[in-house]
Amino acid sequence: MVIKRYMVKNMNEAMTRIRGELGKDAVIISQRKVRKPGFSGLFQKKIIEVTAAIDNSKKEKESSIDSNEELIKKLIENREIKKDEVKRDNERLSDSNLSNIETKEDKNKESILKEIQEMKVMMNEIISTSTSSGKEKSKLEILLENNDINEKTLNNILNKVNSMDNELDNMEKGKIAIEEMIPVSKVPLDGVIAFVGPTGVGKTTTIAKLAGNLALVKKRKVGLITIDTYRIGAVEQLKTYADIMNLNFKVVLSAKDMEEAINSMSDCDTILVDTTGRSSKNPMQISELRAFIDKIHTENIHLVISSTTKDRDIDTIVEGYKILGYNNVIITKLDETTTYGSVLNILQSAGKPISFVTTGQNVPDDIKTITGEEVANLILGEDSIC
Ligand SMILES: Nc1nc2c(ncn2[C@@H]2O[C@H](COP(=O)(O)OP(=O)(O)O)[C@@H](O)[C@H]2O)c(=O)[nH]1
Ligand SMILES: [Mg+2]
Repeated sequence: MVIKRYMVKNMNEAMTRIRGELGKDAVIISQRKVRKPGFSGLFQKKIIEVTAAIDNSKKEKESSIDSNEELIKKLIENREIKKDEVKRDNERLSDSNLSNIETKEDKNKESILKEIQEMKVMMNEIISTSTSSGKEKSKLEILLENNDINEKTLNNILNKVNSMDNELDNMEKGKIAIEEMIPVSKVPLDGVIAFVGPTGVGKTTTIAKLAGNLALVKKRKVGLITIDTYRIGAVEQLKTYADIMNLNFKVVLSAKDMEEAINSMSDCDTILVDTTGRSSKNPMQISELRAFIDKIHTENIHLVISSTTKDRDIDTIVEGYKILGYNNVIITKLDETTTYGSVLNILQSAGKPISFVTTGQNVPDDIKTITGEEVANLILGEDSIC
């Protein structure tokens, strides 16, 4: 199976390129509108991303059978040559003594054994090539792979699908399996809420978006606290939002000042606490951050992580921030990816429910809650973010 993705302006262009490159038997697996990746894409019209596939496993199978036939022919030829050699040897042996005869017989036995072993290896090869080319990937499996769903999660989904005993087709079963793997949190947005996670994932922007929705739309009294004093401009960034929205704002420099800051905002319905991410430029270790978090006395802590995080970094982040006791996950920058498997990979790794996703830089608009069905639709190409 060969799968290719095409970024095209229209379906005519897609069909011409697919026919030219994959041939007339190619099938279209998915199509959706996307923006061009990268900064320039923000200002351009949407283009269509078309995924097409061609099943060439039949050809592969035929060629592997051909090569196996060649092997068998060679082996038979070999055997004929060896038979001739043995015959010639036996003729010569009629002149020699008994011990010599025994040695020759042993050698013949050895060569037959070797031949049997060669045959065994070859039979195993034939069996393995025929079974591997017979295991064809389903459309569901191809879509999951195209969405960068990691192997462990992919196998989880396929096992769930295979164990479903109903009339639904594979894609519908896949959708149900994915939905079941997306726990959604329904935490109330009141009291003290802390946001933790790596630098640059969008913690401060997410806090500004939530604050905007709570204060401007829901007319609730919101306070903002930041302990992110390491990065130049980090305090200014949150203070600017606090000024624009006319919110209480406090900078906390040490863990012992935290309780006092929270007490000073006791008239607020919601207090959002911004933290600093661990990075090579930031000397604060997660254990130091924990001292601040402990003083917040809240069970409402969100791990903020970007959907663009590389799969091999997800587990490190999820594990690294675990000692802070987060119980929800916010996945940011869904607008910056065209493959949504990371949502599933992150939630599977964290084992915590998702509270929000963010979909752009606009404060306060680009934030929303998401359901398992919506995530499944994104992954299966039935919906897109932009
Ligand atoms: N495209 C996109 N950019 C975002 C999103 N959320 C935040 N950002 C940007 O990511 C950058 C880092 O955000 P910031 O809130 O400072 O991250 P922090 O270090 O975790 O506090 C900023 O340029 C934000 O505008 C999002 O959902 N989509
Ligand atoms: Mg920040």
